[in-house]
Amino acid sequence: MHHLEKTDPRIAKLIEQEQQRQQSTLELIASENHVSAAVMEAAGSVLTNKYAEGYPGARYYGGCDYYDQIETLAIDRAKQLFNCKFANVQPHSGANANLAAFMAMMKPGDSFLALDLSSGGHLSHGMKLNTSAIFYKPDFYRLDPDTQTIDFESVRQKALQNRPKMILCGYSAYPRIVDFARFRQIADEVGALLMADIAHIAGLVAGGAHPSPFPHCHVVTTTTHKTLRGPRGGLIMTNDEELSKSINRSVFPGSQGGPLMHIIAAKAVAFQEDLQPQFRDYARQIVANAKALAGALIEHGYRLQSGGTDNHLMLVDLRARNENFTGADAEKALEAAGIITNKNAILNDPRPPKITSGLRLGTPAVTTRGLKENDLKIVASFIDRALHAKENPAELTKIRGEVAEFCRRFPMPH
Ligand code: DSN
Repeated sequence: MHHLEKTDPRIAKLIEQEQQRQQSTLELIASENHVSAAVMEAAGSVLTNKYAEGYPGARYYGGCDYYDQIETLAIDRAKQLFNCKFANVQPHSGANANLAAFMAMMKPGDSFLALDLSSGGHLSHGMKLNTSAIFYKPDFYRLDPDTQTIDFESVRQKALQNRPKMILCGYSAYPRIVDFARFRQIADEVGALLMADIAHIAGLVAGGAHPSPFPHCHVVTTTTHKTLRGPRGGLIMTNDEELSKSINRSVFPGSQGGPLMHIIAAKAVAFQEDLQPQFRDYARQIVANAKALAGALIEHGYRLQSGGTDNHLMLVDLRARNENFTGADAEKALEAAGIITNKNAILNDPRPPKITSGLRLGTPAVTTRGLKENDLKIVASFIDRALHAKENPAELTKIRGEVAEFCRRFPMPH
């Protein structure tokens, strides 16, 4: 940082403040994590200086020898990690990966079947303002109102009714195991391709804590910065040779130009970390911690959508504890207390998306910091106390101090 402090002290100061914020707060946003110093070094390297449009061995610029080796390593490690035959490591983000996957599987105007955003899907799964709905025709299956888990009868009925080109599973706010094999049965019955967006659970899949989408899914997309604990970015995988060609075409030149080679190097470093035996312990601990937090919140009187969690996240229906709690209030009160979360709609939420009645909580980042099951029980108490102090700034500041003190026991990985 010493160069930055001289040339741009304002930005240097803001980065320092952000580092301090991360150190002194509990990060419970289910889609965030803390990367290693090695991943950070690769992402902040001289590789940012170069154009490398194209793919290893077939670039549109000279001087790409080292870039070819770096991208090939990233591809090989991704294939090893997910036990698949093909990987494209160039997507700049999960949304870009999904766009390119859609382009590889469908023509504009083709229809697909997914879970809508308000039930736990993602905006790139057919939200009306997103390219996925502007260029393609989304239709949505639903959650069972009783179990609040995927209603496979609704998936099958919708699939038989509309004969979609593609069925999409994998979610942003779904706390249960995804049954990829069951989705594949339905996809085969109607002649659809099956895509999984495993952005949230990729680290659990790689670490053996969630079943793999392979060999069931034709195309699998993910981000690399959530449970995989890499740099911000995307990844697309398949076992199908024809699809692999169209995926490469739809990433470049279809939807992107020059790849972010510093980020691809950082992905390679993260994949190498994810291949180590310790990563399996990390994945298991994420789930154990989520179950401990979920259990403790239930003991405090909260209701969880679907009754609990099998993965890294949970959806808390705040109304069961207090009818006046909203997601927006809760997010704000918790932030004042040093606990970072996001408001989230719960199933059939009577409140609008900017308010909501729920919170989404996840354990990947606190698990990276070394918290274990008993620590998550303490976190649940902080959460409950802060929510009850939402109109009491002095009490929230007091909790904030206690949370910062608690955080000192769990150093960041860099
Ligand atoms: N925005 C991400 C999340 O928080 O789940 C998904 O892209």
